[in-house]
Amino acid sequence: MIRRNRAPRYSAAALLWRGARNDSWPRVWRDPALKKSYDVVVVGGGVHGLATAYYLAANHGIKNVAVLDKAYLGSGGSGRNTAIVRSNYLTPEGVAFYDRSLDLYNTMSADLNLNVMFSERGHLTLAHTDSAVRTMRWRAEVNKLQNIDSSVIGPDEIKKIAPSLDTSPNTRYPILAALYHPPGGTIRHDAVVWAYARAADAYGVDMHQKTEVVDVVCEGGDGPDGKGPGAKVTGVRTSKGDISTPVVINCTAGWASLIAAMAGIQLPITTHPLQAAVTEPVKVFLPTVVVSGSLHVYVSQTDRGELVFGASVDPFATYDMRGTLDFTEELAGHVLELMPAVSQMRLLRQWAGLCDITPDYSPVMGFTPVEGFLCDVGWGTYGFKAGPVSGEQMAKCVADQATPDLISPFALSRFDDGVLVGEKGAAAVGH
Ligand code: PYC
Repeated sequence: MIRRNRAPRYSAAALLWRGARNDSWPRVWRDPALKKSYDVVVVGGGVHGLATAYYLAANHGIKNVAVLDKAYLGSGGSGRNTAIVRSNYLTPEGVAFYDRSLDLYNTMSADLNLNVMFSERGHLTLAHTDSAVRTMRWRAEVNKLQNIDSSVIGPDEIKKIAPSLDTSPNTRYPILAALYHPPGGTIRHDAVVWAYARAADAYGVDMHQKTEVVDVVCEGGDGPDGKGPGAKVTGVRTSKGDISTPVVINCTAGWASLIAAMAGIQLPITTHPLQAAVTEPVKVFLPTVVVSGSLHVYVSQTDRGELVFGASVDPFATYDMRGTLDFTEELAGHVLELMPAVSQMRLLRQWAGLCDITPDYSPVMGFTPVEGFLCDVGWGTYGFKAGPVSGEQMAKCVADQATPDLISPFALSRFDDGVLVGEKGAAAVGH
């Protein structure tokens, strides 16, 4: 449990005055000097990296930890996602894992003493074809066996939950059914970053922003520079200096395969952009999260009234995060098929993030063939949902020097062993 925030209360005028003068704001976390050595170095200052650092300190007393980010905390997928959380996955392994994350999200405001605005508003995945209905039934059965509240409902019930949806049979893609998952919802993504960062800082974890990892230093491996399988990590080189450490955890998204390659590890990942957009705010009318796989769109309404949309990943591999007109046009067309009433709303902004996609749409977690080099990567479009449980389990993995049961299905070795965890069928939209 972290310290209670005892910051003084200010009037609106005093806040404006302090803001305008830009002085004497207390720092929310420190800006420490880079130490020459750490017990653990976490690469990536998003929810996964910060949660890992926090749980290392809070659950296991491992506090000599650095989190390195080449930009600012939350600048990657953690600040670019559509803030949706759920646990209605397709495989028993996936369901158990994401459900633990939902538990941690549920109590996060109290646990970390910061209002992360978790809104358990329910999650509807629409089915417009017979095969989609079959997949929803399959997911509902897997979910129920794990005690997850998830069931298939018909158009009348869907209309009651989300009256703005066009559930008539006369549309181009009539809504036949939906997978309804009441525990799903949304949570304020940047608040999650701040909550973990502040809590980790309170335990003495050092967070270094604008500190890029340029190499992972290894010895004893068969590859060039002593890297690759059989090697052992001894440190990292960064844009701000060298650090010696026996443990490096790769918690990056977008650049996960590049960081792994620095240790001589090849990851089965391709990186695609995923675009999202937000409208102007209007009166709140959409009480739940709505996803349509066939129409490649998901939407929720923020407490301020904006509609937040996401789509499929772009169908090409790149690190480019520019928005495209194709996305905007297709999104608008598909949204209007679902909710014709929003035709007059204005889109304010669009952006993109990077998704690292593995062949089975499940992550790569835990130990690798390089001693001391661990991965928490390959999240595709599921990364934000998994942040808390990933941090908790990666911290346990390091502290116990053993792979926890909850993440053992996601080992890198599954691609050699052929034991895949196919989660493509649980994606919000077709990719
Ligand atoms: O799988 O629920 C999902 C999702 C939402 C946004 C990206 N993926």
